Amino acid sequence: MNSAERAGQGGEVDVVVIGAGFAGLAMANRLQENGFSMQGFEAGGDVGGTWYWNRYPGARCDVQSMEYSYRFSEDLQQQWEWSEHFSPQPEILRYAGHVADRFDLRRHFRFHTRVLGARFDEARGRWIVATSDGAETVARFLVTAVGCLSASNVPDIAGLDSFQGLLVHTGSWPHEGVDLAGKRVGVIGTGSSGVQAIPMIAREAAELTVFQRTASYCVPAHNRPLDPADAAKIKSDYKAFRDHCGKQFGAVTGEPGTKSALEVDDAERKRIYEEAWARGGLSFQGAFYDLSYDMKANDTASAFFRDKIHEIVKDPETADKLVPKHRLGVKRLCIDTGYYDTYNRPNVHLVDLKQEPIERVTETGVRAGGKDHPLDILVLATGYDAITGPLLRMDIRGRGDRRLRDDWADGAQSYLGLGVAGFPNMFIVSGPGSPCVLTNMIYSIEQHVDWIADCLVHLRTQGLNLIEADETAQETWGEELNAMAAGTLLATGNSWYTGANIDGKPRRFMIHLDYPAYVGRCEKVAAEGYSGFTVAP
Ligand code: NA7
Repeated sequence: MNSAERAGQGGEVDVVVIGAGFAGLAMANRLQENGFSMQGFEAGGDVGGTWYWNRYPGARCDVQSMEYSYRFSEDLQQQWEWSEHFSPQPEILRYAGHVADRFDLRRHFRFHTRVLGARFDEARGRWIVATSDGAETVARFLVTAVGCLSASNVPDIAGLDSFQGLLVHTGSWPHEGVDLAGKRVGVIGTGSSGVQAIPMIAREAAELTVFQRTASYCVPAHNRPLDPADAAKIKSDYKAFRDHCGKQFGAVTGEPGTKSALEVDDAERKRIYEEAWARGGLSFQGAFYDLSYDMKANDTASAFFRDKIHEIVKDPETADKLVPKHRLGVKRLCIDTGYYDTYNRPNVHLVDLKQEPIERVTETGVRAGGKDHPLDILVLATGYDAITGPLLRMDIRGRGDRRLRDDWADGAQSYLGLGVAGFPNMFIVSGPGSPCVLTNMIYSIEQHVDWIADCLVHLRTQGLNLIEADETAQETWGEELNAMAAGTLLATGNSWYTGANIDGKPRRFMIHLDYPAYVGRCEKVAAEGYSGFTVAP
């Protein structure tokens, strides 16, 4: 009988894992390897997490395929073949399915089952996990692997419920697909998801109207078939490649520029920007080393984008609307395929919501700036209640019935982004306070999963049953994060990194900004017998 069957029969498991995305799968694999019993829960019908839900046209990873994959198995990384430089969603989902099959992980999960809440029973030292199927599962440890971008943000726009056409969110795209041919489609939102979907929708729809509140900085992906010679070169010493990634900011390849944008003349600056544009991808932001903190340097990047957009977009008025008004680096850079050029199509219309705000959604479309835009399909590309949203949508209660929602009412607090004071035996994969979304997620997920698995093995070996972050360690960690983020564009900006995209969400930047240093800290904590945590029998 496997662990899932035992739990299904009212038995107790060592670990409950919430989520069967890349974090949940990696966790299940490590628990299985180390002989822990587990019960996993997954709201979706299969593995894949983000990639299970985000099936909108054009959905693609913005980290290169050879990097955005597991490193825990040499055989897996040698044998799996990616077809494109940046993988499309269906291929990433196939990969998740392959990993689940190959390591026999599906049996640990109950699918179509949402965790509603979990409470720590202090007397028994157990987590009681309540699920949407009405069951309760008892576990010694709780691991949340719920993803950072899995709680969709459906904005509170007047009349949204009254729309009689098809309303879809990019983060929960219908599995059967959406027939766009000949339709009048509207897209609200121009972050990474909107920027990927808009060029694809434009090709199929009769008319596409884009409702833009904030223009994004978009750099071409220059996606292409993966060159087998490039893949073979990496595979000839994949470990060295992974180790190199792990030493970079964000755990992705790409050396940051060595020059200041202000130390070169105009011609040289343009040449370097053009080179970064031609290379494409997120590394654009490292074209010069000072773009993130020297505002004069940053201004040169904005000027480059302004000129580029005007070069590509033929109608100057539309180009003006597409030029970002905020600084590069405040929000996540978008990686696109033909985004700006899409606005040269006669069937694409741009509504600048700063000039023509949405008044309401009507039965037949969107009314903005006093004008009705009739639509058959309305796509919300409006993002996520990021990082904390997926955790707080569950009712998690720790010692003395304290609620995570209350503890985090003024912003998330954690120690290492892995543990929370007052919530013993609970681990968060990619939690607030860790580098999470500012890394190659699969890479940092594996670091977290390994740390948690090693910790569980340590507790078992030492005959210990309890681990809990100390309040003081948690406070100090929060202060360190604040000091690290102080004054950076990322931390002060109006973005989902800071919670600014969700009405009423406390503004707090909860991302560790130095991946390699972070790993060292986690290792040190473990080597010191889990310093900053209380461990007890
Ligand atoms: P993002 O990056 O949060 O983008 C959401 C977009 O939706 C953004 O342009 C928002 O404008 C817009 N938005 C949100 N609410 C509204 C309302 N009420 N009215 C008009 N426009 C609105 O989410 P994505 O899904 O694109 O990307 C998330 C991450 O997934 C991405 O960074 C990658 O890491 C993968 P705003 O900027 O708030 O003015």
